[in-house]
Amino acid sequence: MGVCPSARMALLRDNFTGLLHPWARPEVLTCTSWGAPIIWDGTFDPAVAQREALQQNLTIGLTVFAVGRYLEKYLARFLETAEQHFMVGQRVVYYVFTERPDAVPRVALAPGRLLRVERVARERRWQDVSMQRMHTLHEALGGRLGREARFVFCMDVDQYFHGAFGPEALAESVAQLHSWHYRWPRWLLPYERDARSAAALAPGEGDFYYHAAVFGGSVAALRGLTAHCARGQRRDRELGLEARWHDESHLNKFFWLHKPAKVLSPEFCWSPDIGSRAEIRRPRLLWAPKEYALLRD
Ligand code: 2GW
Ligand code: MN
Repeated sequence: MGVCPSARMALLRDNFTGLLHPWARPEVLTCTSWGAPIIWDGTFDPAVAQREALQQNLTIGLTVFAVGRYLEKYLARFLETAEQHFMVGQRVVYYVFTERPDAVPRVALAPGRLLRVERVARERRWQDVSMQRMHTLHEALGGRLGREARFVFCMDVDQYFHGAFGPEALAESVAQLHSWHYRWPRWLLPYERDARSAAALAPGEGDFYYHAAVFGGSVAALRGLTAHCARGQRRDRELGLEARWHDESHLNKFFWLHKPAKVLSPEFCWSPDIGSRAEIRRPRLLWAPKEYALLRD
């Protein structure tokens, strides 16, 4: 992979990248066809990203849903490890969405970081728990979260931080490469294929398969993303359809139509079940083990 000229242009526009050294990882793709950086360990300087973000005096939001048993099972570890690794040294506001605010664990937060709990209704079907998130996020971004934060990351709760996840990940819009699919040919990617669905991608469409467990961006960009996905889900439901991977299918459609400004390598959200891979140097988030039998009843 040669030097990505437009990624260097983006560096000039975008202050939250750290120094880009795409040539430092010749064995992986470090630039998309539309010129967005794909950030891998070694392609950015975390200290520079940190300094540039501090100069901007940013507040960074991190949203997570913890409904039903996911609260006891995953939330404490997610938050505790976020304190160790997520945007350390920046101002951070966590938004936890749950139907049981009283059960949210009291995690000790470093100065400059705070946690807000928002009550949500519990959906009956698990698919709806996941899909309702887009609508709820849209409203939150239009309210206090949107006023407090400059950039926001939206994450699944069934994962934990394992390495530094810092301001190098910030950009106007940010998508996460799915760790199970980043090496697959495009025709095999699990996009929604039913042309009646708002999430459908036709053969030949799609850049990458993105993981809905991590996406982010500016408040304005995320307002657009969440509106698009929530609208698509609503239209599908009116037709009696449900996209193959729920909100993730709609997210993939959105990023096909509106290319992300930055793409995170699978190092940023890695599944340990895949085993070790030479190109995965330093995982930032790891998927927590699932117990489908316990959780999806
Ligand atoms: C979801 C499915 C089955 C049983 C329970 C739940 C569930 C999800 C729940 O009971 N409580 C809850 O808070 N959630 C939230 O939704 C939680 O934040 C969780 O991380 C998120 C997505 O559900 P999850 O993590 O079980 O789905 P995955 O790991 O298979 O995620 C991918 O696919 C999903 C759609 O099926 C979403 O797009 C998700 O963003 C993807 O990572
Ligand atoms: Mn998940």
